[in-house]
Amino acid sequence: MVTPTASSLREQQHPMIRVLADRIEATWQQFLTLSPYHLPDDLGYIEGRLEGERLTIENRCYQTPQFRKLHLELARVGKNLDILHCVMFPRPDYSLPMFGCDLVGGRGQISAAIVDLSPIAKTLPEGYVDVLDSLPFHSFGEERDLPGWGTIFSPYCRFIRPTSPEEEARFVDLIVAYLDLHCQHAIATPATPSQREIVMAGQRNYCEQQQKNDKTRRVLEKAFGETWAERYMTTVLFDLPEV
Ligand code: BLA
Repeated sequence: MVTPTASSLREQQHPMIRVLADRIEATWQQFLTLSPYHLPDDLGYIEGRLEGERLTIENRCYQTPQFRKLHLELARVGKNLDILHCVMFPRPDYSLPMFGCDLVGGRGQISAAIVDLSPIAKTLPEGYVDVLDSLPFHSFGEERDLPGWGTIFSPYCRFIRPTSPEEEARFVDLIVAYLDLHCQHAIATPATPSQREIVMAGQRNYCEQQQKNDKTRRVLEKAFGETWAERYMTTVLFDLPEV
């Protein structure tokens, strides 16, 4: 059997996912000092079956002085469903928002593209708001409504179904603008250990809400069963910071 290389899945995925995955990693390398982050042994590269189709998941994880976990996940179900999922979890000593994005697509079309910098307190830090307000606002042909559990998202959250390669490219640029801003802020932000409780409560709320995403859970349950899906959602996708 040929052992898959780390980039083998990426090469087969939708071009928007490929381009974004490369740009996320390049931006992390540009601004942050990355060290490896070890996932439980059996959860780095995973294969399962969903309705007779193969589900493949590849995880890339790092940590940095400011972030306890940077998570980039690529997943593919048969030839019909391609997924990019990315979340950056700040260490509890850093009062920073949560960067998250998700691309979900199938049969050559991305159906969901979402990005946010989600506050862990009432509002985003001032420095973020100033930069986000100064970004040029682009509208997209199909804006999508947030689900009920999406109370965690900021007013700057964008959720669309891209309608052309031009919109795909513009949304990737938007995601990278949010990511750029976040990395630059993170490396310029001093630690505030006095805020630990607030940061942890905010991250806990973020993870608990994300765990309510039935669409994600359903894909994982169908391929791997309920118990495994619960473990994956609570230990890999949205693990809570240790108390
Ligand atoms: C939607 N997520 C989805 C959908 C699927 C997945 C199948 C439905 C697509 C659609 O409505 O067009 C599946 N996403 C996955 C799977 C993984 C994944 C299996 O990441 C991982 C293995 N989701 C996130 C993050 C955000 C997020 C970080 O993981 C936001 C920052 C959002 N995904 C998100 C939202 C929806 C979604 C808001 C739409 C949910 C809805 O409309 O009910």
